[in-house]
Amino acid sequence: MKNLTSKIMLLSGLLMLAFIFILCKASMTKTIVAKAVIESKSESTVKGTVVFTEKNGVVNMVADISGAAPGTHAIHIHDKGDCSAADGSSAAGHWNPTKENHGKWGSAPCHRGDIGNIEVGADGKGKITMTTDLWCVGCNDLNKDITGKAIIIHAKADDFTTQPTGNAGARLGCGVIVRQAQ
Ligand SMILES: [Cu+2]
Ligand SMILES: [Zn+2]
Repeated sequence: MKNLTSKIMLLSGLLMLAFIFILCKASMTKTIVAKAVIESKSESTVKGTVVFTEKNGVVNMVADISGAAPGTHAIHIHDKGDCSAADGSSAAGHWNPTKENHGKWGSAPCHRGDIGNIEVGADGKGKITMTTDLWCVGCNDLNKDITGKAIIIHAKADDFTTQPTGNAGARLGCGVIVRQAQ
């Protein structure tokens, strides 16, 4: 009888350990989501959404815009999550925590906010995706955390050269990057 009891205790102990292991595994792979809703600025008709999904230390971004003139438009993360100004100037300059020059993403140097350009079709719509481990959603690393920053859509293309703006022109859309409750 005593033998059986200890066997049951051992078995339930093992089950408990397995359960804890599964829980830990699940929390390690959980996704963290942030979103920016783009509102029109500078009397434009640009709107859109940008969704950031972090999983296993990698952030995947999907930006969808509409109501833009066909052609190439710069898209950046700007330093201040403030879209209150009519011309979007309240979002300040490009997000640049690592104090580098403006440039093209993937070829150093570049700002952490230098997403690049988005191609808009004849229907006024454009989409760009990006994947990077240089960003995070709501971590404590100021060099990586995109929450509380702003997405800006510009009137012109980013030339990847002009300092510190890429000569991208007026700010047609602005949205604050906000972490979503889960
Ligand atoms: Cu910009
Ligand atoms: Zn830049």
